[in-house]
Amino acid sequence: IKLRNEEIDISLPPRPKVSGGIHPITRTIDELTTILSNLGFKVEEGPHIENEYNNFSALNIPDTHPARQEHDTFYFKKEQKLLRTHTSPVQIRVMKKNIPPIKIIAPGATYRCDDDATHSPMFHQIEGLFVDKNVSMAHLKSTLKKLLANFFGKEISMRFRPSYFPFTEPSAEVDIGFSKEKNILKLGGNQNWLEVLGCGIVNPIVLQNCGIDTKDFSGFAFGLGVERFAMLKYGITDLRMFFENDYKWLQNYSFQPSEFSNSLGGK
Ligand code: 2U9
Repeated sequence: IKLRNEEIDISLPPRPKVSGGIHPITRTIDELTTILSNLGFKVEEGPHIENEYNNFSALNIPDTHPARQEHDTFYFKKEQKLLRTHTSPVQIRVMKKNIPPIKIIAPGATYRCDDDATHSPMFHQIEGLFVDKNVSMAHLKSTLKKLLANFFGKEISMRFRPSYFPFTEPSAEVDIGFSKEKNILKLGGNQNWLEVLGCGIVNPIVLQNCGIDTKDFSGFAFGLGVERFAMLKYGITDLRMFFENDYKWLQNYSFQPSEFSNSLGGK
């Protein structure tokens, strides 16, 4: 009787194997990190809970700047702490501890008091920083050209537009060209322009705040939003889907570890 009860039918088909996938945000960070590693940037990380000095003051963001207001930043009530509003405090920490050359990227989650169709209170950035002797806007431009061409494809067109950030001087924003065919976005060409990142020469005040001698060294920096890059490359139209964890959506937009693209160094 015992044998009969424990009988198993070995002719039955196996249960379907379900395996998780790689989230498109993770995938996009991996792709951008791989491209920038090949250009000599090392990955650095830092705490998500920061102090006001590293997140604002060291970056030459004045006390009166709107970003500092209670309204835009998540502050902790008791301690003088906040959720980092960008990954820039990572670069501040690295510069305070090391002497140039410094060539790093800081990928990771950032937080702003913002929640609507195009803003999420938690989103991801990758920022790059290169400090050495005689670093110029030309170095910045060639780095970003390679980054965008490798990520989006060789045919991408780009333009630099003057801008302003307290932490860079001069500052620029980078647009990529696109056209619309039957309401579908096609990258390339110079019909329309879409802003994809901000950059510039690191403001000497910022270098000095970190103990770097501006007689000897200069640097460039850039910052980009990972969600935006993922949406453009993978045709995702609604930012909020990244964080909804809808099973069907994840099945559709996730990647398997075996899937390589040219920018991840595989097939
Ligand atoms: C240090 C010095 C300078 C990083 C930079 C930008 C311009 C920028 C935005 C892109 C889309 C933020 O996610 S976003 O909304 N970033 O426009 N970021 S320059 O400059 C730095 C960083 C660190 C020490």
